Amino acid sequence: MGRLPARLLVTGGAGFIGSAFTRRVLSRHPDVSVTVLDKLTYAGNRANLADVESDPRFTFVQGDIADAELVARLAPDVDAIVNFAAESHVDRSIEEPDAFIRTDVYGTFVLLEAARRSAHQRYMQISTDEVYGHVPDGSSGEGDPLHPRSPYSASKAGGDLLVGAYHTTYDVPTLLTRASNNFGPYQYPEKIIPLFVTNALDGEPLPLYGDGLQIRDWVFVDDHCDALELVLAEGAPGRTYNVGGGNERTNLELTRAILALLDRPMSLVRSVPDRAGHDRRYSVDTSALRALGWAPAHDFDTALRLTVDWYRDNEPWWRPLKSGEYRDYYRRQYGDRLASGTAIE
Ligand code: NAD
Ligand code: TDX
Repeated sequence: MGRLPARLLVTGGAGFIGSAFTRRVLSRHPDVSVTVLDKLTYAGNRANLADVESDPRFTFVQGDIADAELVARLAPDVDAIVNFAAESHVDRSIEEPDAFIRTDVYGTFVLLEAARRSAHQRYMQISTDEVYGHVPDGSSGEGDPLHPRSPYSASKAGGDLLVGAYHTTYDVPTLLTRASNNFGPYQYPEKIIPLFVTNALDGEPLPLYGDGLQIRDWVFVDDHCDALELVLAEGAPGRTYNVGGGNERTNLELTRAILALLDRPMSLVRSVPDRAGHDRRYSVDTSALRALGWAPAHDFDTALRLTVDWYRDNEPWWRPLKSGEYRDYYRRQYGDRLASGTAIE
C-alpha cells in the first residue's frame, strides 16, 4: 500500500467508525500522527480512544467542525483531513433535523475551506450508501444520481456535493467514500445491532420496524477502515468509492441471527410502526474499490458472532450509555411504538 499523509486531522474520531480508524492507523503506521477533533455529542465517547490516549502521536481536541476559527487554527499543522464527524442516526434526523444540516452540510463546508486554504495533500469525506436512496434491484454505482429521502441522507448528500464542487472548482484533492451499514465493537446502542443485542441481554423487547423485510448490506467496521486506509493512500483525487460487505440481509434475518447467537427467544421481537420514509433496500457496486485491491477480510457470520460477544463482554462500556439522555430518547422514539407493537413468529 502507498504511504499515508504523515499528519492527519481525524474529525469525529471519538465516534464508532472514526475511533476504529484512529486506533488502526496509529497501530499500523508508526510514522503517522493523528489529531482528533470531536465535539463529543451524545455519540462521541473518549472511552473509544482509551487504547491510544497515551500515544505521543495522538492529540485530542474537543470542538465543533462548524467552528471556522478553530478549524483554521488546526488545519495548517496537518497534511490531510479525514472527516467522520456527522450526526449519523436516521431516526434522530426525522425527529430533529437541525443539527444534521449544521454538521453534515455546513461543517463539511468549513473543513473543505480549511483544506483549500492550507493546500492539503488530501481531503477524505466519509459518506454513506443512503445518499442513493432506495434501490429496488441491482446496485448503485458511484456515478448514479442521488435520491436521498431522509433528513440524514439529504444532509450527507449535501456534503458530498460540496466535496465534488471543491474538487472541480478549486482542485482540492478530495476523496469521497460511501459505505453501507457498519457493525462491530463501540457502536452507539441506538443503531439496530447494538440496540437489539443489549436489549436482548436485558430481556427487553426488540422493536423491529414494520414487516422487518427491509434490506441492508452489512460491512464489518474493520473492513470499512481497511478500505478507508487504502483509499487515503492510493485513491484518485476527485473520485468516489463505494464500500460494502456484500452481506445483504433483511432486518428480520439479522434479528433471528442475533437472538440465535444469544440463545434468546423470538418472542422478544415486537413489530412496531415503521420509520417514516423508510428506504427498503440499499446496495452498492464496489468494483472501483476492489480494483484498488480491497476485499473484506471478515465473513458476516463470524464478524456478527465476534460483535455480539464483544457487547456481552463489555457491559461497562454500553451500560452507562443507556442511561440519562438515552432514556428520554428511547421513550420518545419507542414508547408509543412498543405500546402498539405486535408479536412476530
Ligand atoms: P457516530 O455517531 O458514532 O460518531 C459521530 C462522531 O462525530 C461522534 O464522536 C460525535 O461526537 C462527532 N460529531 C458530531 N457532530 C460533530 C461536530 N459538529 N463537530 C465535531 N464532531 C462532531 O457515527 P459513525 O457511525 O461513527 O459514523 C461516522 C461517519 O461515517 C459519519 O459521517 C456517517 O455518516 C458515516 N457512515 C456511517 C455508517 C454506519 O453504519 N455507522 C455507514 C456509512 C457511513
Ligand atoms: O429500532 C430499530 N428497529 C429497526 O427495525 C432501529 C434503530 C432500526 N431498525 C431498522 C431500520 C433499518 O432498516 O434497522 C435498519 C438499520 O437501522 P439503523 O441501525 O438505524 O441504520 P440505518 O438507518 O440503516 O443507517 C445506518 O447505516 C448507514 C447508519 O445509522 C448511518 O449512519 C449510515 O449512513
